[in-house]
Amino acid sequence: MKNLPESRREFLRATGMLVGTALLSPKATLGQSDSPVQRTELDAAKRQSGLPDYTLHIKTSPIEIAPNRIISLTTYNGQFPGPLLRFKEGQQFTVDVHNDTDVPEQLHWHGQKVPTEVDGASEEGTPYIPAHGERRIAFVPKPAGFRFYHTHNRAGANLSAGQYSGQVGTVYIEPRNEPGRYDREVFLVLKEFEPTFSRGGDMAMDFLSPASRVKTLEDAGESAMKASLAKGMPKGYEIGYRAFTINGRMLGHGEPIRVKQGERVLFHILNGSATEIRSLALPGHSFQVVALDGNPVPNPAHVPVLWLGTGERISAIVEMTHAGVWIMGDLDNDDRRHGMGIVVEYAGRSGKAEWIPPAPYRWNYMLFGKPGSTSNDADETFEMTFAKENAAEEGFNRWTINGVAYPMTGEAMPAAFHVQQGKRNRIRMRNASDDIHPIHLHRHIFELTSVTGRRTSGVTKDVLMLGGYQEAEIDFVADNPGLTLFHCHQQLHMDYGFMTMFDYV
Ligand SMILES: [Cu+2]
Repeated sequence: MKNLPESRREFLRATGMLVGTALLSPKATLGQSDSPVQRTELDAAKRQSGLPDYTLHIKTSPIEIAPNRIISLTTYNGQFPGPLLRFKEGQQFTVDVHNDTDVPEQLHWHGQKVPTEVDGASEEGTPYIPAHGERRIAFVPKPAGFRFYHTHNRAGANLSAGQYSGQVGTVYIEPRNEPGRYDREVFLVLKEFEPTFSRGGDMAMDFLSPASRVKTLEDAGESAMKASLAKGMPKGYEIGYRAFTINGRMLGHGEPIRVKQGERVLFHILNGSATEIRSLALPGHSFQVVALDGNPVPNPAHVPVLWLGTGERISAIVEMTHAGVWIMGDLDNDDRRHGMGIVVEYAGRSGKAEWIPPAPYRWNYMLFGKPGSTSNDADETFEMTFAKENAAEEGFNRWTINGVAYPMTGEAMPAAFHVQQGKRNRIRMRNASDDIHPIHLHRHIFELTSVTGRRTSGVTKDVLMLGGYQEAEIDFVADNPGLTLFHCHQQLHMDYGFMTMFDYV
């Protein structure tokens, strides 16, 4: 009986409820402190069945992004996006990952406080999933909220590898309390395909608020660029794309989101791009942002436009009060016309989907936080300056943190920053380049404590866009021992040096 998937699921559901009830105290949900007796019983039951909760196959598959527009992609389970994996906070899960490709792979559990052997980053020591091999991963997913999984391979100049591939899937760790009342939830993954190299990009760079720049950073960045161009260097490579999709379909070629008047829809939106920053608007509607990177915000403010750097997530409720057939799409006309959008269709309405550009609006993380300082002072402060060396690495921009580029050879590198368990650490980030960097910290959640010198608190994230020539500070508590990767989530930047490591001492 136990070997039948159906009955096993029921059994696990029953056990899960039992354990869930026993673990309602907040401490207990942290996993390590789970009641040993119940843990053992649950784990024994799972071991006996021998079946994982989820099975993923990394494999190359044809994916139809529009009628008769079929691309070849490395995917999870032959689909894009990969399957939505639902977990329950505080319960152990087992995932089998089969690698059906010829290349060793890493599967990173983005935004989760998991051990280094699970996290999915070779730099931290996670074993690779061997080519034509498999790994079984068992862990207690946490914290609750909207997370995701993706490859953590370096791509370098290979535009079918790393996050240029289709290896992106969503994770939802069910919390005990949902953030806000809603009628149903919709998951959206924004992703571009068919990448090509270009020299110089056209990405929006002037949408962050506050907009003020730090003069010394700007002088340093501009003079370095001028000196490089004066030497006859071309501009470093950037990436452009031919196809833009939401949930793997170009605008107009997927199923519309069908809604009813008055419905409250909770959108979980992931920017699954390798390199691009995305925006999203729905004409005649506003987004009430309830969580950033899966973490509930103190001030669930209404905004007309969402902006997401690579790897960022936004959970937002839209009240459907403006009947029609609308394009929910990117503000960039070119990208939207090449697919970056999805149709929202009210019941009883038909016709061509309409796009109306929103009024200019600047994205400010602090809007969702509490004004003023956090009550906690940092025990330790780390200074980091990010800089670009134009076209210095075989035509690619080389990126440095405090003058050091992470080696591109894949060799293990000693940690540059050291933290002590239980201590609160502040990273003071200074961006001496004109690019916006979506900065990502592994295996920890950080709190945004200042942007361009203005103090804030309460916004907790795992990716933060740092504006060109701007400064920001983030705090994190060292509560998950082991090597911890810190990098820019833009694939080109992380592949060409924009990466460093923390360890626990
Ligand atoms: Cu970057």
